Amino acid sequence: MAVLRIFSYLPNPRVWKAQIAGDICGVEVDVVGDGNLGSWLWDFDARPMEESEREASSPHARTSRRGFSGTLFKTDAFLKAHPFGTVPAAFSPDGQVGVFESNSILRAVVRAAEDDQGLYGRDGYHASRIDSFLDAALVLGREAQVYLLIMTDMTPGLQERMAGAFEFYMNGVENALSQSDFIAGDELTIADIGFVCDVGQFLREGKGRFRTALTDKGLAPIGDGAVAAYPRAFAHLETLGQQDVFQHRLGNYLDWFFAA
Ligand SMILES: N[C@@H](CCC(=O)N[C@@H](CS)C(=O)NCC(=O)O)C(=O)O
Repeated sequence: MAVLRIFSYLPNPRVWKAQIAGDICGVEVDVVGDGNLGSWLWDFDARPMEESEREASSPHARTSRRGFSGTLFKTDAFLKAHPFGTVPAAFSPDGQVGVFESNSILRAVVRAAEDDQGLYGRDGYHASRIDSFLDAALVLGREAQVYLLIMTDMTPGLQERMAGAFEFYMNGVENALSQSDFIAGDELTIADIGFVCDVGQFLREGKGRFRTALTDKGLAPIGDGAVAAYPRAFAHLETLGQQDVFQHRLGNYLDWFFAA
């Protein structure tokens, strides 16, 4: 039986964090959702709604906050479990406990494991060091979310802010990898899993419509030339991304970047 149910738009690199960890440490994670959550009822028992149910007068109708536009349909029970009203949204098997923020969902998976394979460190200090990297990645993730959402209205100032956040995080990871084979020490942890998914998602700024939006404004993607600045970090990203357990969830998600 799944120890965690995750409701999210799909595909979503933030969900892959939990799935990769679950695959490594033998924890079953149930994932529900699709590419159009605007037509879903956001709930522990999330489901696509009939068009006739999706009315402004619905008791579940809420104004979207970030990453979505217009009306979303969230139950009171969903908002009780998820006070920020965001996805990915995880639930305990009975639906009573909501876990939000993809890094916290990632931690929840590993905590549920009988043998976590060292993914959350071997002692409290090491676990806290891993948390430190996850917190630093959340700052990057939040900046990246704003940056990618605002892409068509990009300004040099906004891009500069993103570049600063990217530089800060990548510099820390680069330094860490000059001391150890993995980000938080000598073995794979959830800090590495979060790194692959968060940086992989950010790098989309250099692909397709995002690249076009930037170049239309005379701006170059931040990721262009970044491999030379952070060689250890990008080698780590590429190596992990090629491992079966990452490939299983990421597929060819990173290929375009390293093929370029
Ligand atoms: N830092 C959060 C980001 C979650 C988030 O902001 N989700 C947005 C979509 S990208 C959301 O659910 N928005 C709901 C709304 O607009 O009401 C995480 O990693 O889980």
